[in-house]
Formats: sequence, C-alpha cells, structure tokens
Amino acid sequence: MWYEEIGSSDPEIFGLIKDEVSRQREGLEMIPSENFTSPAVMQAVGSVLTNKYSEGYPGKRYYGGNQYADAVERTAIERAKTLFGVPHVNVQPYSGSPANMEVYLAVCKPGDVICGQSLSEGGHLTHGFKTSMTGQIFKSVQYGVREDGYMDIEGARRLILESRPKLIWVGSTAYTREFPFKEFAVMADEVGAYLAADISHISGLVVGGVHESPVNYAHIVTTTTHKTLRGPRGAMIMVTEKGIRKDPELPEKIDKTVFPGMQGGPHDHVTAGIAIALLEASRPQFKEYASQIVRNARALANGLSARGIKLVTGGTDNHMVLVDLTPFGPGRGVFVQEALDAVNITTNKNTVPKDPAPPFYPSGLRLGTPALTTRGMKEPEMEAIAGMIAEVIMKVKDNELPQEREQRIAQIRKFRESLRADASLQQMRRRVVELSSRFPLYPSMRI
Ligand code: DSN
Repeated sequence: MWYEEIGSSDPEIFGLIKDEVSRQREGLEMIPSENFTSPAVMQAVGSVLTNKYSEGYPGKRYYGGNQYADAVERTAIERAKTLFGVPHVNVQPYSGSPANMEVYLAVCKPGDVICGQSLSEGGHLTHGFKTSMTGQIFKSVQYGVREDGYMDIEGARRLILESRPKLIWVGSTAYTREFPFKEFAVMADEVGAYLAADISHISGLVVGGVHESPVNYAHIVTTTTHKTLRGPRGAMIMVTEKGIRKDPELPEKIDKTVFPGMQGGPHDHVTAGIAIALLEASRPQFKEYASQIVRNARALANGLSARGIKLVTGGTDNHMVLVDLTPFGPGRGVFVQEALDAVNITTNKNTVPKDPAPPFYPSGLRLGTPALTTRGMKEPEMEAIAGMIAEVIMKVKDNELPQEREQRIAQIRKFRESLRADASLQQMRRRVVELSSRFPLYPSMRI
C-alpha cells in the first residue's frame, strides 16, 4: 500500500510525490542532515495516530481516548532512556529549533547571557545567532573555531569565564570533528552554567558507539530524530543524571515548557515513528551502520584531498565533510551546489570559518554520508563520488560572484541554464543514475 489513495484523490500532489521518489532514487543524497527512514517509520508517520489529540503527557491528558497514544509515547520514552542512558526524556518537541527554545525557557530568563558556537563557524541558529529569537531574547556570546578549523576551546573558555553565561551549548551543524564535551563540562561547572549538548547531527553516531556520548558531561541533551538517527522529522529533549543533580526539578521544568509552555498537542504519529526508529537503532546492525557512515565520510574526505580539494580541518571524524572553496575565490559554494544538482548529487553550500562571502553565497560545501550509507554504499562508491565532485569543482571554480544583488541573481540563472546544455555534465548525470540504481531505494514501493 503506497500512496494509491493520494493518486485517486489528488493527482497533482501524487505527481509531485512520484517525482520526489524518482529524485531520491536516481540521485546521491549528500546533505549531512538528511537520511532515508525505514518503510516502517514512514508508515507510522502516515498512520491513524495523526488523527488524535493528546495534549498533556501519558496518564495526564486533556482529552479522552488516549490509551494507545499513551502507550506509544511511553514506549518511545522508555526506548530513548535505555538507548541514550538518561533518566528523563521528552519526545514531544516538533523539531530541533522548538526543542532548543524549550530548553532556554526551562533554564533561562529573557536577558540572561547564553553562549553557543557561532553559526558562521559551524554552530546553529538556535545557539544564539542574531537573527534567531535566541539571539534576540537572550544576551548571546559566541565562540568559534581556530585557524585550523578545530574548536577554539581556549577562546571559548576565556569568553565563558568573562561573560558567565547561564546556559552553554555544545554541538553544531557544520563541524567535522568530535565535540569536546568534557572540556565544555569543566567550563560550565566552573561558572555554574547549564551545559546543553545539541547532538542532532551525531545522535546516530552516539547510539552506534562511534562518537562519544555527552550524557556524562551535559545537564541536558537535545537531538532531532531525522538525521543520523534515521527516524521521522521530530526531536527529543533529554535530562541527564548530572542535570537532575544540578536541579532535581529540571525534568518537570522541561516538560512544562514543552507543554503547555511552547506547544499544543504532540504529533503522536511522529512519536510512533520515533519509537520505531529507536528500536531499529538499538539493533546490532545499527552499530555497523554508524561505523560505516564514518568510514564512508573518511573515504570521501581522502578522495577529495587526494585530488587537491581543501577541507576544513583537513578531514573528518564523523558523518560530514566540509569543503573549503576559498582557494578558488569567495562565494564559490553556490556554483558548485548548482552544478552538482545538475548531475543529481544533492549537497548544500555552506559557510566556512572566516568566510569572506555572505551566508547566502558562502565559500564552502557541506557533504554527508548518512543517506548514502543507508542505501548500502561503501568506500569504493565514496572514492568514485569524490572523483565526480572534484571534477565538478574544477569545472566551475572560476565562476565569480558579482557584487551587486540583481546581477548575482541574473548570473546564477544564466549559469544554471549553461549547466543544462553541458555534455560532460549530462554524461556524469547518467553515471550518477547508474550508480544510484545499483543501490535500490524503497524497492517495495511500487510507484
Ligand atoms: N537544517 C539543519 C542542518 O541541515 O544541519 C540544522 O537545523
């Protein structure tokens, strides 16, 4: 049963879903924050649980008829507690940004000093960036990375001792090395701050045992559920033993800020998907999957480095590779992303530390291996893909970004058109389709 009801009720949306299925099947999905859930997770998200209102928590709901929704949520919570080794989990946050906002509201007051990794140096919007509410409601101080791309632990320490934040974030969205949880715990303890680890990108690597867990260091851990963890789009907030030692009421405070503080009814269909993903992640095969993600990222990094492509920190310890295109000039990310799109390799342009260009036209490219690893690809495929990406970079590296906004838009449009007519890219696209077809995606999905 795959989508046939959509086909008869809304052919327009059905057509778009069909096209998206083909796009996912015939391309290489290399955005590090994306993945392919199992059919079981997807079916749970499309289940009758979407019909239910369950404001409140298991056993304490504002609506009747919640006996099964209660059991689903309790199951998700228990599985998360066991898998991550934490005493308290809230599985209701709608996604990562609300989850992080709920953490702020539980432990901070407007105007408090908070500290996170700068967005332009790998951090996340919700860790105090100026355009995020988190950078407006709170006094945000931001740490970054050193010249070599590694976390500037000494700089963060100076900043934290001087500004004495109430809440410190560790964990980010464009950092390719292990997070220094232990070092940040020492700093947080020294100033009496809460330490929140945002492991959205690496939670699958943590439960797979290939990345250190922050659970012994942080008071609070947040994660989205749809990245390396391979669940549906959603998030969780966990309180650790250390968090409960600091404030025995922390679990209750978190629960209260999630509901009724920030959210209404939980998405029970997503909670069911999260529960299934957690069960899948507890199986031995998931450990092998997590190790292969990292082996693949290293093979990709080695393949690019061997072809003279510069990488931030020179390589990777996790699921991600951050390509530094500044040797070719500022603002090259958009051209490389567009050209890779033209050959069905999906990536995202990204800032690199000390980027000379603005965030919408950055000078880097972020690549990830979780989705390709789910498809079953291994080191030989990564080497072949590194070859294609390097070829595309060398082909478009001399495209310069005009200074003026309108000119930029016009130039990118012209560039996109030129890509469609390029015979060598068309040929590469055929190679990508052929490679993808050797690793079938959702073979049981008849569409
Ligand atoms: N959008 C996510 C990412 O791509 O890393 C972060 O929220």
